[in-house]
Amino acid sequence: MKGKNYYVTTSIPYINGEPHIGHTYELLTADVLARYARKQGKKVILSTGTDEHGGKIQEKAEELGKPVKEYADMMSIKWRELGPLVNMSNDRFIRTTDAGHEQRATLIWKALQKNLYKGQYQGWYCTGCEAYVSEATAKENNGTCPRHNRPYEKLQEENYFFRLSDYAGRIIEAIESGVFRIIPDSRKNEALHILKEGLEDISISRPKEKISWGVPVPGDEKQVMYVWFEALMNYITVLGYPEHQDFKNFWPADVQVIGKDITRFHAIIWPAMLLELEIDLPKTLYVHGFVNIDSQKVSKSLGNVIHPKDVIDRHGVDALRYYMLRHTPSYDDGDFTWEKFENAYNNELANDLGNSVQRTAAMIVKYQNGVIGDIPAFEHDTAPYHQALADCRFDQALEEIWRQIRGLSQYIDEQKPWMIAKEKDSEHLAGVLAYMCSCLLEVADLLEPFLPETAKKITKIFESGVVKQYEGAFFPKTDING
Ligand code: ME8
Repeated sequence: MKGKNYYVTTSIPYINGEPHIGHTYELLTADVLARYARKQGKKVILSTGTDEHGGKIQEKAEELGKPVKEYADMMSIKWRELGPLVNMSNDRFIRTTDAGHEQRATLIWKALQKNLYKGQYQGWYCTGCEAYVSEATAKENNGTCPRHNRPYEKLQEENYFFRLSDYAGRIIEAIESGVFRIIPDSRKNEALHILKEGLEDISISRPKEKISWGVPVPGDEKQVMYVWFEALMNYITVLGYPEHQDFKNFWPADVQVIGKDITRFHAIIWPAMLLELEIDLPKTLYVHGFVNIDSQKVSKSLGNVIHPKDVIDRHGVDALRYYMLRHTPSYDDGDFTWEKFENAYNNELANDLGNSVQRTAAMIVKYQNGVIGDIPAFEHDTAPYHQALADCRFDQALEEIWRQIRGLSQYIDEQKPWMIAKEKDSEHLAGVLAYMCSCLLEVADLLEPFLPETAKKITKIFESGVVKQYEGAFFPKTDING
């Protein structure tokens, strides 16, 4: 029984590189959904992890002269640390090299067996993408992967195939009926387009003699599972599929968060696997865009990589969370530049939010010795905020909160509590100040899934009804060049 249980996942990144600021976007969006669901009293599992098998990882370990498991152990830690660094509240962290995952992947393979067959794969492969590449794509790119700048490998090998072609109709129906919701529409249409063109069966294993770093195919010691096929299974192995109570209580996932480059795997191959296993499809697939840096792709060779820690060191974790969630369009690509980050910090966090909090707290201390009095219930239409979250429009949800914060600033400027204080109309003044507090307490409540530390600080200042002498600036303003 799923009841009030809520399950949200991120993709599991490859470990052959270091995490950068772009990767934090996915963790943060999933974290907001998880925190929001917890606030609504739901029992939540938020899962993330690392994808550790395949030729790409094997190659990298060999390049470094390290045993591959040792390399995987070392790299997985860097990714595990990313969550806590950005204040992600994940409950699970799965590694595809965990014994539990490997055992359950074997069970899943066996359960799919009747729809697998052995055949000859003849075609192209990109180890950078860990993807089989069609003849048409290989031709279009003149034989070289544009993402990894390396020639496609020509494969001719005996592999296991999955009858993907059987499922197109049922997946189309699930998407079009909304049973399997894909957000945004542009990605939904992309998936429908691929499905309507017709699917070919896919190769789902590799010969062990070429790739040894993978989960063995049960009953065939010469083959290992294709890394993508095996990695997708993590979303249910982490819940203990098939027998564990968590699987029974939490699947189907409420939202699976992924980046746009892996839509095909999650909108087509994964649902087909689930249909064959006769288990429900996830309710929602949210596909985010890419975060660029200075309008360029994040890339080691361009030397523009920014680690989230660099940003956190500047203004704290909530400033990073704010910038990523507000200034990366939820349905499109985003751009990080230090200048835009500093502007957002100074204008939106220091000025709009910080000033409202400081002015309110300072006036209560100055005019009423810190005593707020009765705080009225704040009446404000939060429906657009909730709708934005239901649609994974994180940018809009934050905009809704900022609309309220700017409204409060305007209210303060119009009411001029300092004038009311001069007129000695203490009842009127108390009413105005209490209204300001109630507005900020609601802002804190709405902010909590996004900026948990900030929300806690605001609540702490006002909730007891007595504001202590408030010292220190809230999001201190900085010189942009400082
Ligand atoms: O694809 N901005 O792993 P991965 C935003 N192992 N998101 C970005 C990004 C950027 N600049 N760069 C990457 C894989 N991402 C597989 C997943 S799941 C069963 C297996 C996102 O390390 C990317 O879109 O290449 C993906 O969602 C995630 O980071 C991991 O990418």
